[in-house]
Parts: sequence; structure tokens; C-alpha cells
Amino acid sequence: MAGATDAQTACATLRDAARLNREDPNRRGALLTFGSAGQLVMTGDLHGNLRNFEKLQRYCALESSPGRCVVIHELIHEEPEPPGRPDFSIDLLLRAAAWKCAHPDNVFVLQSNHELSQLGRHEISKGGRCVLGDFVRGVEQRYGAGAADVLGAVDDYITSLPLAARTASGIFLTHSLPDALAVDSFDLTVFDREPTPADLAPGGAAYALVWGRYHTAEVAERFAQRLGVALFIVGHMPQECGYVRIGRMVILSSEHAHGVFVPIDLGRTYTAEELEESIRKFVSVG
Ligand SMILES: [Mn+2]
Repeated sequence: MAGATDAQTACATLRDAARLNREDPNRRGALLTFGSAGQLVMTGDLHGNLRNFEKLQRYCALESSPGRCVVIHELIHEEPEPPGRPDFSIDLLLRAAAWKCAHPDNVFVLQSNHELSQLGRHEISKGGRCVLGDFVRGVEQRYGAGAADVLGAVDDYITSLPLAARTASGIFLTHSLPDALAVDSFDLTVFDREPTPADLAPGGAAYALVWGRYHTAEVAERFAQRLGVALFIVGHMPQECGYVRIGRMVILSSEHAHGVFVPIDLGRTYTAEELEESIRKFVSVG
């Protein structure tokens, strides 16, 4: 039975990870940058999937691979199985925060729309299910009377997340891209500053970035030109087969049995086709 001590440990882990997120040496404003040495592993949405997360940890083997970085995003809000049980994706959020604390120079987490919905308490209704309500029930089951403190530390942690990462080779990593109609007017200066509460709320640039959907190759092309990048790797739009490539953009899903990730050699450039060929399935990881 979880109790106050567990809640204290969880809060300390989340607050330590939040501090590390804010103080990342790779970070300027809301943007992480990676140089041209080593390898970077990028996932799609994880949505509480501990099985794929553990495979990712085994694949990355950060204890013995200090030159490898890993970027993950959208960790919370799983699909409870069987229906009706609480959402225990707080477990993955804590495991990822602990991974960040253990390997602060190797583990990076990006802002996502489910995290922002949790922060803003904007309920998401999914097939009649209350996504935030189920998450809170899961936190209450795990931490009992300490649940409110843990939820407060989760808010601090979510607020600390950077919005995007870019590599020296011109790959831009983000949860999603702005909607087609917002691409040309999108406020790029949001990447230069610590996201403000207004940036993170509906109508804000950070919010628009992580909520955008249904991008065409032409939209990705226009946003790539504005940013001066060659390729995008994103998540957000679920891919039953694990991934899809749309022009300069690769969309990854990491939350199910057909989930994928992509290891990138930071020392070389990629065509979109080469990036697609580098995608790996979690089922291939022992
Ligand atoms: Mn999303």
C-alpha cells in the first residue's frame, strides 16, 4: 500500500528532474541542441507503456554508452486495460524522471499535448472516458493521502519541459507541428524563451505546436524552411503500423506492440528515405 513516504520520494524525483530539465546545458530557452558526436534515439508517444520504455532503456544501455542520448515525449495518459481501471501512467512518468536524474546528460523529455492538458486541467473525453479523471484516480491509488502533493510535483515537472530539439545535421525533434493554417504565422521566438504560462495555454505558441494535426508534406516543407531544418521527427498522430513518412516528416508511435523508435547517428546527414530506413521496432529489442 503506497503512503506518505512513497509520495515524498516521488515528489523529490519529479522536482529533481524538473530542475535538471531547466538547467540542461544543451538548452537555450525552450530548445535543446545536439552537436555532431554520438547517437541520438528518438521515440514517438509512450502513453504509459512500461514494456516499450524498458526495452528502450535496454537498447540505450546508458550505463555503458555515455555517447548516446535519448529523447522521449508524451508519457502520461494510457488506455486503461481492462476498461474501468485507473490510468497508472504516473508510473512511467516517475520511471522517466528517475532515468533523467540518473543520466541527466543523456535523457531528454519534450513537451506534449497530454502533459499540457494535465497541467491546465483540460479534461479530455475519449470514448466516454474521462482521461484526466482516470489519471488522477491512478495517482490516488498509488500515493493515497500524498496524491495531491504528487500531482503538484507533476505540474512543476510538466512546466519544466523543453519544446523541441534540433541536431547539428538539421533534424528537428518535437511532439508535433502547428496546424497548417498556423504554420506561416507561428511565433518562432517561443523556442528562444522559457515557455510562459500564456505560451502553454490554449492560444499560446507552445500549445499550438504540440496540438497540431493532419500535416501534409507541403506543410512540413514550409515549416522546415522557416526553421532552416531538413527533417522532422514527431509523434502525436497514432500510427497503427508504428510509423509513417510524409515528405520531410517522420511520425513515430511508441505506445503499442507495433511501436517504433529511431536511432540517429549525429555525425552524418540523412535524407528522409534514409531516416525512414533507420526506424527500429520495439519487438526487435530483446
Ligand atoms: Mn499527442
